[in-house]
Amino acid sequence: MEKIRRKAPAREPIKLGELDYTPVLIALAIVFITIVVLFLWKRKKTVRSAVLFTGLCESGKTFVFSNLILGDERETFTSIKENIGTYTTSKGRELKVVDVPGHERLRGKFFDQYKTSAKAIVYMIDSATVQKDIRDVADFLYTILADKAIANLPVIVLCNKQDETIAKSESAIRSMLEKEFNIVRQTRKNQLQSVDNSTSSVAFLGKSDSVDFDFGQVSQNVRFVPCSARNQELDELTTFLETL
Ligand SMILES: Nc1nc2c(ncn2[C@@H]2O[C@H](COP(=O)(O)OP(=O)(O)OP(=O)(O)O)[C@@H](O)[C@H]2O)c(=O)[nH]1
Ligand SMILES: [Mg+2]
Repeated sequence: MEKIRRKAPAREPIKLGELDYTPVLIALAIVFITIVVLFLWKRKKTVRSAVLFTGLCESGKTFVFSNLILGDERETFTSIKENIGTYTTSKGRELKVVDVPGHERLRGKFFDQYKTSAKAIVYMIDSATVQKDIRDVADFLYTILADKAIANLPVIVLCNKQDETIAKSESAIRSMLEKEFNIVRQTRKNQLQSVDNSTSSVAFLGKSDSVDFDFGQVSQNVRFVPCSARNQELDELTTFLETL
């Protein structure tokens, strides 16, 4: 036993200062770089840079887009795909503008595609036909405002075609829509209740059933402004774009 003990080589005590830390440092650097790259990639994906022109068919989105972005007054046709352009502000900032088709079968799909990259919404209304189409105008605006992806974004409701004699003013349109929203939210609530007995998933806009809806109650800053693309009266829109 004595012999064996004597033969075993004596272990050198490990001195911390002599350890090679290079592999550990390389591993830490790789982890750090991966985290930074992932963070930047995620941020790039969620950067909001687009202004969406949305609204029903024939409200004048493409006409305004042509005026503002392309600088011409070409005759337009019902869009079946989006138009994308760049608006340069007076300070030289570039804004991506997306004109979303208003066709009933396309508007939802295109809106969903662009909503996460939106930094502002322009909701276009044909002020001459708004009374007749109030149900659809209100329904689509309700869908947009109730969407979590655009909570807190600035929204401008562009009451276009003010050059038409039968056009409703922006304040009249606002009141009409506020009244219609009471009906839309009740209808949606009833529809959901008939499918599912819980109401927790209902995207309800406004204070409560018993309080009349008004646009001051939503999370977005919603403004109603007049506009006539035909007469080149787009000042309210350009002022809005300058603030973004
Ligand atoms: N009177 C008048 N007509 C306008 C005005 N702006 C657009 N229009 C006309 O309205 C019609 C529809 O305009 P568009 O720009 O094609 O409408 P849109 O919203 O792009 O329609 P979709 O592509 O179907 O979603 C065209 O005939 C335009 O010339 C306006 O300010 N006043
Ligand atoms: Mg169009």
